[in-house]
Parts: sequence; C-alpha cells; structure tokens
Amino acid sequence: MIDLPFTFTLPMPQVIPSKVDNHIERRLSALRGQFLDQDTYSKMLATEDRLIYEVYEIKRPEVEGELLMGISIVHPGKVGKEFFMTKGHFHSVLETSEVYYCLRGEGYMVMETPEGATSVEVLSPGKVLYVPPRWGHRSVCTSRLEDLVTFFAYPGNAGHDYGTIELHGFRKLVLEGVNGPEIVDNPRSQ
Ligand code: PAN
Ligand code: ZN
Repeated sequence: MIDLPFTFTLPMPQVIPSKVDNHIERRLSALRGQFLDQDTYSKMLATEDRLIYEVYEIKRPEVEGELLMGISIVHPGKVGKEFFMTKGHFHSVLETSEVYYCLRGEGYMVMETPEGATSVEVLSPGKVLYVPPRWGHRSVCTSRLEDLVTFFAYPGNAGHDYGTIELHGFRKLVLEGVNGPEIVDNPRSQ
C-alpha cells in the first residue's frame, strides 16, 4: 500500500505540531558530564531534575528515503555560566544531513566533525540551518526567558550516536559572558 501525502501545522505561539506521535522530555540528569561546571550541575540536580528540552516527533519508518520531522524545544536556563542545551549527537550513518528551521527564541547550533572541524551558527526566528553530512550537532538556548524552538527534518536511516559526545563533549561551549553569549574552547575536549 502506498503512503498518502499528509499535512500538519505548527501553530504559534506554542508551536507544538498538530500531529504528534512521540513526545520526549530530557531532564538535567540526562546531561550528566556535559556541563563544564560540574559542581553547580550536582548542586542543581540535588535540588531538582529540571526539564531542559523536549522533542515532538512525527513518526515515519526509519529507512532510507523517508524523512523524520519534528519540533525541538530547548528551555531557557544555565548551569553556572553555560546555557541549557541538547545532548547533541552524530548521526550513526555519518553521511546523512539535517535541516533545521528556527521558529522562536535565540540560540546557537554547535557543530563539529569527527576530524575536528568546528562551526557555531546563530539560530534566530526565520533562519534555516543546513547541517551537512558528518557534522555532529547540539542546539543551545541563549534567550533569557523564551524557549528556542526549531523544526527539523533528517533522513529516516540516520540513527543517533550519542556515545561519542557523552565521552568527549563538543569542542566548543556557549557560555554567558559580560556582553552576552561567548563561544569558548571546551578545556575538557582539547
Ligand atoms: C533532532 C534532535 C533533537 C534533540 O531531532 O534529536 O533536537 O537533540 P538530541 O537528539 O541531541 O537529544 C536531531 O538532530 N535529530 O537527528
Ligand atoms: Zn540530528
């Protein structure tokens, strides 16, 4: 049986898709070892396992030829000086790409390749970001009060490799500086 075309909407301001098959919540405990200020991380976690980000997925078969779509919502906040962020990952099939479209909020996409190239792109409403094959990616919310909301689409066969980032972190971090967000080298991944 052939699949039928379908539509859905992303109603503002919440931007939760009108068709949702899966809702993922990731809390502070899921980001163990990722924030630079580990003392502050432990203290925050002892008080409350805060909700850091959510993903609303539109399910499709996880095979080549399909596109997996959804909405990612990173909430505002910091651990020490480091802004709330996603775990981040490489695609298991490294030669797969991804498109992000920013709908709300301000932030960055932190990216790197296994060979050590790095790139950090600003995300703001209306901006489309193309993440080429091989680039690991993590979104970071730098808004003080607003969520960072992005729509994404990536190949059905991409898969997710979280382990590499869990072990080494990203080479670049986004920290609060005196004049706003600053991109700095991660002392633990050099
Ligand atoms: C996105 C991400 C989403 C959550 O769908 O999965 O923003 O980030 P983590 O997967 O790093 O927790 C994507 O890039 N998919 O490939
Ligand atoms: Zn991805």
